[in-house]
Amino acid sequence: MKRASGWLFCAVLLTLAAGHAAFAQSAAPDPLAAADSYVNAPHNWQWWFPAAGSPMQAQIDWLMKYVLWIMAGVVGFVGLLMAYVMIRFNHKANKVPSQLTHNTLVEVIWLVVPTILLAIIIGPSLSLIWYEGDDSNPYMTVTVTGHQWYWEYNYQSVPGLDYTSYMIPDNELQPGQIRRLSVDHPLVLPVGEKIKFDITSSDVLHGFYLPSLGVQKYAIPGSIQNSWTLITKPGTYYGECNQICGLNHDAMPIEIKAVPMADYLAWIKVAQANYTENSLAPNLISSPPPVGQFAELTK
Ligand SMILES: [Cu+2]
Repeated sequence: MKRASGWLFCAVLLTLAAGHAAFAQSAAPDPLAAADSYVNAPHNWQWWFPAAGSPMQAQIDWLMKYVLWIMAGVVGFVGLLMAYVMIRFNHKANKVPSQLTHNTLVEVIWLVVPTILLAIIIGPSLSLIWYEGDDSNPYMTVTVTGHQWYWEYNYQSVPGLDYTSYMIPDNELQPGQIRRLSVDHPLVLPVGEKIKFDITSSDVLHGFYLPSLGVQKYAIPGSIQNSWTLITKPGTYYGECNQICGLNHDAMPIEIKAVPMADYLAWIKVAQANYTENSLAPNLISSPPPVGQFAELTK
């Protein structure tokens, strides 16, 4: 009897050990792990733009510096000219002022030089506006809906994949999460592909603002604004709602996990199993779209 119970004990131990090993092996790798390798988040005392995570932001950054240097030249030149005039031609230094009123050469110069400056600014500006507006042939489109006070992401190419994204409250932050920026369910995107955003709102004006990706669009109820991005490097990118949208306007950050295509496809499977069956969207009906309210008013 004693011997039998000993064997039974051994068998139970072995089963448990085997079960544990099997569980450890079957635990799938986290498809979003690649996004942890690089975190593009704002930091204290930041002065400049964030590091560009997309070609669009790289171009915005370039144009900003290009115009800034031209402007610095103009401000420097005008400043020096004014200092010279104030010193050389003040009342003490120049007792008898000149009666000169016209000088054709000077007038031609101050017309032509600013015209040339405007022309060299407008060229790259127009080309950037054109580039930003070209959302043709995206790999995929995500409908982004602003709500008071969270975001909703709908993957148009994945049937049923529609989930909400809430900020993690300060008292529930886990190690590695960023206060006021980390969310419960981030937007997951593949790197190296053109992603189009259809941006709208269900209630009031919100702003879909991703500084490191060069995206900034109003989320307007009853209308769809388009933008796009192409994230070049796997990583975690952050944004915020930047339209004052009510009490918790500061509590609807955007967190993007950009991962290689294979990881993105693996995540889609996990997301389809979790996000499309369990409703993560809490009572969306309680916040009727203003289109409906407008229809009520005009009855
Ligand atoms: Cu908002």
